[in-house]
Amino acid sequence: MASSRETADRYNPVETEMRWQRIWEETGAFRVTEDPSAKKYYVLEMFPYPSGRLHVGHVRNYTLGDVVARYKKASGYNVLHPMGWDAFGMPAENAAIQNNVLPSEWTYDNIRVMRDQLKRMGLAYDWDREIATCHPDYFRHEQKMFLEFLEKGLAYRKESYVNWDPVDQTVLANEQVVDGRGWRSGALVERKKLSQWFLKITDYADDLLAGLKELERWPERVRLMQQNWIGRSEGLHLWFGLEDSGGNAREDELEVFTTRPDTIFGASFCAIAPDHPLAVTLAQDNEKMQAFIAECQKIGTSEAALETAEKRGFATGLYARHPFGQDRLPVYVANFVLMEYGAGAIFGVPAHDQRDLDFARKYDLPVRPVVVPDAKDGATTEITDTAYTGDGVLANSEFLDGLSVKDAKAEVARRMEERGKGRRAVQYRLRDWGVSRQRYWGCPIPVMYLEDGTVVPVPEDQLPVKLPEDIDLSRPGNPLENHPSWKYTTCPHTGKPAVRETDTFDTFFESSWYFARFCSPAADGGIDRAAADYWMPVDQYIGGIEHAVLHLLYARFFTRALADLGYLTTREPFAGLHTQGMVCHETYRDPDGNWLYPEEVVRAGEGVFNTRDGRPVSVGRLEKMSKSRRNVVGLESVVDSYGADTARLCLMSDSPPERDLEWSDAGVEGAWRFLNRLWRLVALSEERGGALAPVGAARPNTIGPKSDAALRLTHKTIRAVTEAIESFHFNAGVARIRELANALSDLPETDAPDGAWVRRHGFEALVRLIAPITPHIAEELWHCLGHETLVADTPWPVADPDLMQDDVVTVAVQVNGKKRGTLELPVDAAEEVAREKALALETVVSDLSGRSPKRVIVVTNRIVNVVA
Ligand code: ANZ
Repeated sequence: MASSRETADRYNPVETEMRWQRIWEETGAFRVTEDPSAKKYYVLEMFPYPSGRLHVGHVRNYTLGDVVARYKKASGYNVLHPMGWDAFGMPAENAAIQNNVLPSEWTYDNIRVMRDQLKRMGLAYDWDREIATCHPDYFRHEQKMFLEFLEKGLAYRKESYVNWDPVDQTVLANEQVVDGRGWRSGALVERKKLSQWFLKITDYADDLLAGLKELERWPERVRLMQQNWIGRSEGLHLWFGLEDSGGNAREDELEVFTTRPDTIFGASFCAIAPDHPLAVTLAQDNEKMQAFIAECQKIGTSEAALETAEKRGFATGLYARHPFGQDRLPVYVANFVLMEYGAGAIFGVPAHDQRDLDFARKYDLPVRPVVVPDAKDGATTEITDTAYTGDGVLANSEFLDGLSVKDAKAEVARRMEERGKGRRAVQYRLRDWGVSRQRYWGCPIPVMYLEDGTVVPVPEDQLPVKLPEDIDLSRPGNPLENHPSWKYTTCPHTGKPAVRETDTFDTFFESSWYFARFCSPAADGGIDRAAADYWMPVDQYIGGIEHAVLHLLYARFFTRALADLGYLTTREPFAGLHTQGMVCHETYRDPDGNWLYPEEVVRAGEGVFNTRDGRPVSVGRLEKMSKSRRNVVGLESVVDSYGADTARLCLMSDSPPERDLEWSDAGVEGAWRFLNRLWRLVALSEERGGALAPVGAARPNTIGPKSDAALRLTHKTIRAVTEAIESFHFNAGVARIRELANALSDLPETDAPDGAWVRRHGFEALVRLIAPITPHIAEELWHCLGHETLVADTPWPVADPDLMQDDVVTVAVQVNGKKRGTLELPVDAAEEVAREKALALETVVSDLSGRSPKRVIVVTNRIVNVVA
C-alpha cells in the first residue's frame, strides 16, 4: 500500500485523521465481544453529562483512558472501552426554561455534538455500546431494580428534611443554596419535611468499609475519604433519668449516644436536636422554644452549614441526672445536634469537645477537664479556648482516676450495662441514601399511591413509566406535579383511582450501574449475567476526584445490592481507580475587570493586549479551565488546525495524569512540531537518504557501534515507556519517546545494512510506542513503513533484555579504602575479571610494591577494594 500513495512532504493531520477514523470504524477495530479464551481488560472513563460543547480540559480523562485501552489491546487483552451519557439532570431543565426547548431535545442535541467531538479525538470506543441514561430502554431496568429493592426492604419511604424555596415552590439541592438563599429566587431557604424514598445503603456500611482494604489500586486519599464518610464509631448509648426544675422525677428518660463515655465526669449539660421528639413536645406550650426551633430550621440541611453555624441553644428547663453522682445537667435544645445521628441527643463535655466548649462559653457552663496528657498534671490543667481531644489518663473522675482513656471507656460501659442503662453500639456517620428529587428531568419512581396513602408498585409489565413530553416549564414547581393528567392513573389490582409518584430519582441512581449495562447494552433483563461475569469488574476507572465519595460509594453499594439480587457476581465494581488532575489555563481581564477568552488576547513585545480594542490586558494566574472565567480553549480550535493527535500529545506531556496540567499555545506548538519532525523522520527517511531494511528483514550479523547504541536505546525505551504506561506516568513515557526519536534522527544516513535495519527496527518500535497517545499519525507512519495491517491491531513491542543495558560501567578501585583509580568493565563482569583488572592497575601495583594483597572485595558494577 505504501507505494501506491505518493508521500506528501508535509503532514496533513485533518485529512489523515479522518481517513484513519473511517478505517477504524469500517473495520470495527474497537468492537468487542466476550471471548473466554482471551484475557479481558475493562477500561472506563466516568461518562459525561451532555452539557454542551467540550473544551480541551474536558477530554483529558478520555485521552488517559484511551492510552490505557490501546496499550492493553496491543498487549494482547480483549479490551472493553465504552462510552455513554449521564443524561438526566438539572441543567437540562434550566436550559429548557431559558431557551424554550424540551429538556429531551436539549439533551439529545448536546449528545450529538459531543459524540462528534469525541469521535474527532480518535478515541478507541466500541460505539455499538453507547447508552444514554435518559432513554427509556435504559431507565426501565432501573425502575425494575428499584421495585426489587422495595420488595427486599432495601428501599423505603421516610419523612425527611429538604431545602425549600418558598418563592419558586421547589426543593433545592445543597449546592443551590447560596448563603442561605435560593440560587434563582434569592428567597430565604426553609427546611421542610417531605416524605421521600431512601435506599438502605447503611445495611452495607460494614461491607463497604471492609471492601476498601482490598482496593489496592485506588488512591489512598479516596479510600480515606470513603472511610471517613462511612464514619464507623464504636460508642455507648446511655439512658439518663430526667427531672423538672423543681427536682421532680419525670417518667421518661433521655437517651444519648457517646463515643467518649470515659469523659462522663466532665459532663456539664445535655443537648437534644431541634427536631427531637422531646423538643417537639416541650415546644407545644412554649412559644419561645417554637421560635428557636423554627430559627434552627433555617440553617439548611447540609452538615457543613450546621458545622459552621454559631452554636446556639435553648434551655428546656429540664435536667438530666448524672449517672454517677449528685449532679444535675441542664438539658438544652441545641442547633448543632443532629436528629439523624446516634440518639439525636448528647451529653456535653466542654473540656474535651470543641463544639461543647464553644457552647459552654456562650451559656456560662462549667468546663471540667477529666483527661490529662500526664497523670501528674491532674488538678492543675486548665482549658482556655481549645478543647483537649488527645489521649491521656483520667483525672477528677472518682473511680476512673488514673485509668487510660481506653480502660475508662470500658469501665463506664460495663457499669452502665450492668445497671441496664447502657448499650454498646457501633454507629455509622453514613446515612441512608435519599433518592427522591422533586424534578422533571429524571427517571420516574415507579410507584403510585391510593387515596389512603397505600403505596402500590407499578407492575413490571407497565414499565417503563415514561416522562410526559407536553410539559409546562414556565410555572414554578415540579412539572410532573403540575401536569394536567400524567399523574392520574388506576390501581392495577383494584381499579381504584391512584396518583403516580411525581418525584424522580437522584441522577446518581443512573450512574450507579451504567458500567454493568455496558457489558450487555441491549440485554432484555438490564444486565446479562454471563457478559457481566466476563467483563466485570472495571479494571481501570478514570475520573475526577470530585466523585471520590458519592458516586463511587453509591456505585459500590449498588453493585453489592445487585449482586444480592442475582444480577451480578462481582461485589466491587472498580478494581483500579485513577483520579486525574485539572487542565488549567492563564486567565485574562480587561481594565474593567471583564474576563476575556484566550483568543481575544494577543502578546506584543512585553505587553498583552485585547485584539478587539487594543486595550491592555492583565494576565491572571493559572486556573482550572472554566466557562465562568472564560479561560477555555475550544476543542475545534486545536483539532481543526493541528489535529487531534497534537491535542492528545499535549494532554499527555509535561504533567503526570494525577497532577494539574497547564494548557498553553507554546505547548500546542511544541507538540505539533514534534509530530511533524516524527513524520519527516519516518515517512521521508528514504527520500532523505536514510535507507530502511525491508519489512521483516533478518537482523544483520554485525552491527556497528553507532547503530548498536541506537538499537540498545530502542530497547531501553520500550521498557521505559511500558513501565511509564503501566504506572500512569504517561508524561515520562512521552519524554523517552522524544529521546528515542532524536537518537534515531542522529543515525548517519547510510545505507549500510546494519544502519538500515536498526533504523527500521527503531522506527517500528517508535511508532508502536507512540500509537496509544497519537494513534492517527502512528497508523499513517506504520503504513508508510510498508505495513498493510493496522497499528491498532499490532502487538506491543517487547524489550530484549540483552539489549537493555549499557555495556560498560565505571567501577571505582580502592586500596585499603582509599580511591586509587577507576576501571571500565563490562556490565556484570565476573568477579575474577574485576579482580584481575584491578590488580593490574598501575596505582595498585605501586601501592602493593610486590606484596600480595590480603583480600580483594568486589562489589559488582561498583567497587573493587584491595586490602593490602
Ligand atoms: C460525649 C463526648 C465527650 C463526645 C467528648 C465527644 C467528645 P463521632 O466520633 O463522629 O461518632 N454526638 C453524638 N450524637 C450526636 C448528634 N446526634 N449530633 C451531634 N453530635 C452528636 O461523634 C460522636 C460524638 O459526637 C459523641 O461523643 C457525641 O459527643 C457527639 F469529649 O459524647 B460525645
